[in-house]
Amino acid sequence: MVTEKLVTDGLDITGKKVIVAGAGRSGLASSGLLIRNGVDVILYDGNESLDKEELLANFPTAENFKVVLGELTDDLLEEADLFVISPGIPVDAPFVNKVREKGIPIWGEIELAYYFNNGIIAAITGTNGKTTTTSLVGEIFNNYRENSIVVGNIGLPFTKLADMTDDRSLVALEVSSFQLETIHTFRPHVSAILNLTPDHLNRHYTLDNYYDAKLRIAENQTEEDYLVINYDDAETRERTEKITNVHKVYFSHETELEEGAYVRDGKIYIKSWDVEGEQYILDVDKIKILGIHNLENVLAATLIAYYMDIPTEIIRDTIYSFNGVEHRIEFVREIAGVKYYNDSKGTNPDAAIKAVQAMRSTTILIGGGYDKESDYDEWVETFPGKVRVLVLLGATADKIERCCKSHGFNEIVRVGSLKEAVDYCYSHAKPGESVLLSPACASWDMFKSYEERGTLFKVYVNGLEEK
Ligand code: UMA
Repeated sequence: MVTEKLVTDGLDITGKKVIVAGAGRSGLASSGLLIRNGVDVILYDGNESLDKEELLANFPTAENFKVVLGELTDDLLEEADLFVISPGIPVDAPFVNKVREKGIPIWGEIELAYYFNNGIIAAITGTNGKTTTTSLVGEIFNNYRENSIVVGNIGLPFTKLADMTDDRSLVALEVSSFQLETIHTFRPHVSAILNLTPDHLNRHYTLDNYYDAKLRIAENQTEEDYLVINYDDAETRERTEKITNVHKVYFSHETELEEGAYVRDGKIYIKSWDVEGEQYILDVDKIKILGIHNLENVLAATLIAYYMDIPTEIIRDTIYSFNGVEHRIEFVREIAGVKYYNDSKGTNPDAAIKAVQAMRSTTILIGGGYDKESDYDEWVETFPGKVRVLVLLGATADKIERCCKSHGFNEIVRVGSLKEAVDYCYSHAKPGESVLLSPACASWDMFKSYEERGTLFKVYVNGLEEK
């Protein structure tokens, strides 16, 4: 069934032939979206060793679906009216240049989803914090309205659900720089840039290119829309100065702002043009996700939800109950005054440092795992005054113990399993302390994945008896 919108947008692709490039999650979701809307699809992937039959089996009854692997021939291009590109394919790949030279329009997966979308979009980008902020915004939306969706770079392609939205659906969309490179008309009602720091230079070559791709999130917005900006991040503040087509609003945990979301005396407030004076939103100490970076994520989510017209009580209640993204400083449970956190995603010292810094009380830390030949000095340097005991397991235990001792940190307990580690913490943590699993190492010495490690940790912690 072809939706009416397909025709009315003046971008009619009914009865056309579309090449979808990339047979990963985005490409399969884009193919499905097109197929169920009556468009002919050729799914193309440069990797010849993929299983063609398996790809075809995704849409067993589709007569308008073909799969091509290996080379993208001129003959194939002659047939195409539109080329839809997955985010992981560089826009300057030789075969993409060929498509461009032939004058075939190139849409990113987000542009295609936008074409079929009927919902109201809040789009979130930035170098760090996108996933947590998008998850939180998504929970707020879901607590407010049915048929809301949480999609994009977060893992579930927007094209998977875009045509199932209606005009009351709220869309929490995480967008990456890769995805923003290939938008054309994509216009979120609220967009957000959380921060800008160097990343993905192998794909974008220069910082300017990378940051400009991120800024494109606002390029089709108008005065009726909002761009949420991190005031405390100088790079984001300065780079967005040149944007004038949209209502810009800021959040800050450092400065009380004239307009936007800010913190004063441990409380978050919003000042906005539509309501006189400041509006109390919530108490910072009731937020369960820890660390300054998470306070920024909460401020961003608050402002995004506010301009998506969500009542402040729903914003507050959702934020108070939000335990974080699974395996990232995720609050698990409190037993006898001890709070347990799962940061199994802390698979390198950098990520694990953030988790230690985020703890609000003295901590028993569970660390160690697969050896990625990391250097643990900076991680151990964050222990004094925060980590009382390090419970060590896994392949890196000897190396980490030596490193700790060289820094004068001797409070080390060695265990043989994660269960033993949890049991030790249960019997030794004092009321008011925290227990944190944040290994600073990958999991593959003892587990299939960091997800398995974190899930087991939660099973063990949830199995502990109340004291
Ligand atoms: N391919 C080619 N030719 C190329 C390059 C790739 O044919 O030159 C093919 C590969 O053989 C493969 C397919 O393209 O079969 C992979 O496509 P993809 O890399 O776009 O992967 P997807 O599974 O579609 O996942 C994408 C995002 N991947 C990237 O941006 C690299 C996922 O973000 C996203 O969750 C998913 O769409 C759903 O929207 C991942 C990511 O790492 C998590 N994102 C980066 C980040 O967060 O830092 C931006």
